[in-house]
Amino acid sequence: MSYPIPCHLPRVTIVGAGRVGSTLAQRIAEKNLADVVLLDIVEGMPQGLALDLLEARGIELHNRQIIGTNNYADTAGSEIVVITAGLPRKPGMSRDDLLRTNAKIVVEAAKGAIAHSPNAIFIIVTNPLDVMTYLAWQATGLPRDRIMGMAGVLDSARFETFIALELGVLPADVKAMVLGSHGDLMVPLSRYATVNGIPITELLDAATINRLIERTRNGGAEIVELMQTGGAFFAPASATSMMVESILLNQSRLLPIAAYLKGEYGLEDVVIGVPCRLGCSGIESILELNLSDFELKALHTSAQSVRKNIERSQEIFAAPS
Ligand code: TXD
Repeated sequence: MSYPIPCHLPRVTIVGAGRVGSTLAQRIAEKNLADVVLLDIVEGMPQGLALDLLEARGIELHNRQIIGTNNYADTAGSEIVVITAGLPRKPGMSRDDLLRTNAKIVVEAAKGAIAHSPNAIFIIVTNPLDVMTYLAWQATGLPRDRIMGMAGVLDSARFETFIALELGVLPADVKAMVLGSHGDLMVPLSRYATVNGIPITELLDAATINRLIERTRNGGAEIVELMQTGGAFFAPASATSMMVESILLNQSRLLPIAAYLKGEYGLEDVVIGVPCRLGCSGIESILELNLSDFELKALHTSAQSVRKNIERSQEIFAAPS
């Protein structure tokens, strides 16, 4: 059924073979980045998805191995583990409503995966993102450069999309950075947003920029309201695959990543989106931008809400089940 593999190729495990996980598997395989192990709690489902993806290999012209499994032993020796397992938001539900359910799922997934891939770099995708990343960091005991969350790349891509639509320019020409938590308190930095180097503040008035920022803050909810059955997954999978690529190809891309902070931006013992260089060893460095008082205050407000949810999550784990 599978092509022979000539030598060791990088392996990426994706825990949670739902919409984000399966789309990410497709992106990674079709970009020829790595072999993929798709793991899910539902029996047969990841195996079926893997077979379906394998059957497309001859057409898509790649030779990546794709395995579907319900067993963490099959994920052994992965270079990267991506955790997307959990429940997505339903209409009207906030990301924080997901906290209780997803906390248990993510901790179980992180422990299951690290047991078989102790050298892996972990990328957490499950919401509420910043808290889940903190819990996975705790559960694995990994150094902070090897565990991170994906949200800022997606939020920035949404901001870039809305800027491009407003100006009628190529989306790839727009660059923006959204920091902070993945939620209503995210921090889009409009003065760092450019179209091929030209700040958007020279191209758009303040009211328009604020409207685009609001739409970015609401980016996930807008899609949930439209779809009514789950949330976004194409752009989230693309954003995660960009991070996987930066690690596997050692690109050292400067990306907004949810990282564990130890004093950067005056924040301690919290996970939040900040600009990081991402290469083969994981987070190579965290860039401390010279933020204005307004921007720094917004980042701190964002961090406070994450901290509150981290405390709630610790209570959940302390309570007898
Ligand atoms: O920017 C971001 N970080 C995000 C996050 C962007 C989009 C989606 N975001 C979150 O990712 C979303 O709120 C969810 O928490 C996750 C996954 O979203 P997806 O849309 O892929 O959800 P699905 O399709 O319901 O898939 C979840 C899968 C599903 O197949 C379950 O059977 C599986 O997770 N699942 C598990 N797998 C393994 N182990 C356990 N315990 C488990 N529990 C559920």
